[in-house]
Formats: sequence, C-alpha cells, structure tokens
Amino acid sequence: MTLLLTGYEPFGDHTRNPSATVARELDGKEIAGREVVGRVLPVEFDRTGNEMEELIAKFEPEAVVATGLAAGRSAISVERVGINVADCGGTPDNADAEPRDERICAGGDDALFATIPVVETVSTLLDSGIPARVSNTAGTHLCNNVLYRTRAHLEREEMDVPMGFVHLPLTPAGAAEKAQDGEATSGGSVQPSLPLAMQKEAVTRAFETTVGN
Ligand code: PCA
Repeated sequence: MTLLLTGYEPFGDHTRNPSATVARELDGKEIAGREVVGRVLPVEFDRTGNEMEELIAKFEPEAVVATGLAAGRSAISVERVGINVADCGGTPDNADAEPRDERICAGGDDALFATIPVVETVSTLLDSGIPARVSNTAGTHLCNNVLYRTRAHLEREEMDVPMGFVHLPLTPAGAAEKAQDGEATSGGSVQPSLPLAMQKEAVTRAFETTVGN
C-alpha cells in the first residue's frame, strides 16, 4: 500500500518551498507500514489537477495528503475545505496564468470538505508538541485548487480514498531569507517559521492519524 504526498515547487517571490523538500525527503520512507510516494507538483492552474489524477491512477494510494507553503502562518494548518474558486490574488502561477474570480469546475459543488480526519490530526499534532490548527480557508490559489480538484475527482470516480491538504509555514532559513528584503536590520518584523524536521513530523502524523499506526 502507498501513501501519496505532494508538495509544490517554489512560486511567486519564493525561491524555495518547504512542501517540496518535505515531499522529496519523505519519498520512499515508510509511515504506518505503508510506502510514501512523495512528488512535487507544478504551481500551474492548467496542470496541477491533471498531474494529481495521473499520480492517483498510477500509485493507487490508500490516502492522499497534498501540502503547500503558506508564508506568514505561524502553525501547521490542516485545511477543512476546498472551494470552487480559482483566483490568483495577484500572484500569477508559474505559467503566468492569472485567473480572477473563476470557477474551478462549472456547475460543480460550491465546496468540498477534506476527508482526512482534520480535527483529530490537529489534536494529534498538538499532543506531539507541534503548533497546529484547523484552517477554514486554503485560499483560492493552487493549494485550494488541488484540494478541491482532487476531492472532486475521487468523488466522481467513487474512490474511497481519504484526501486532505496541509499548509506549511516558512522554515527558519526561508524566514531569514525573506527578512533580507525587509527592514529586519532596522528593527522590522520577521515572518513566523517552523523547522523542516517538525514539518516532516507533522506530515507523518497526518498520515498516521488518517490510516492508523
Ligand atoms: N502555496 C500556494 C500555492 C503553492 C504553494 O505552495 C497556495 O497556498 O495556494
């Protein structure tokens, strides 16, 4: 049995994306007796959903957790819901697409809930000493997109595969790099961060909570 984990490549003004590193580093590892397939998705509205569908067809995972970067958030955010909206919010995707107030799927459900145990995962993370929270919005960029599209795909195909999305904060190195552009040396603020090892543990626990130890 496999567990499918995806991260995203860097996008916008980010030169790195911890979700890609986590996916690469957990690829091939074992979690709860299953093999992790870790892959990095393109930050492109026209490609991401299709690539995810291909990965699901190829690896037939028992559970899917997609991840991405939410710079500025201070905790691991386990997303509750994906909405039927594509809006780049001023950050073009990596193919320069800039959707504004579009529907992901015309006539589709307004919103689709994640089917991993969202609340239980957050409780597990907090018990493990990892700052975490339920998030009620994954935004309207690619992170929301892959959550909504994958849930819609699994429902259409009548596949009983739990799927969810986890937003990761910056790493300390990422926060330091971002602070170079700001006023930190004059007393300005620095964005919150969590170490990569903790981010990896959070993703591991999310899978364990979903499929059992
Ligand atoms: N974060 C963006 C898209 C890719 C990523 O890692 C988001 O939150 O939608």
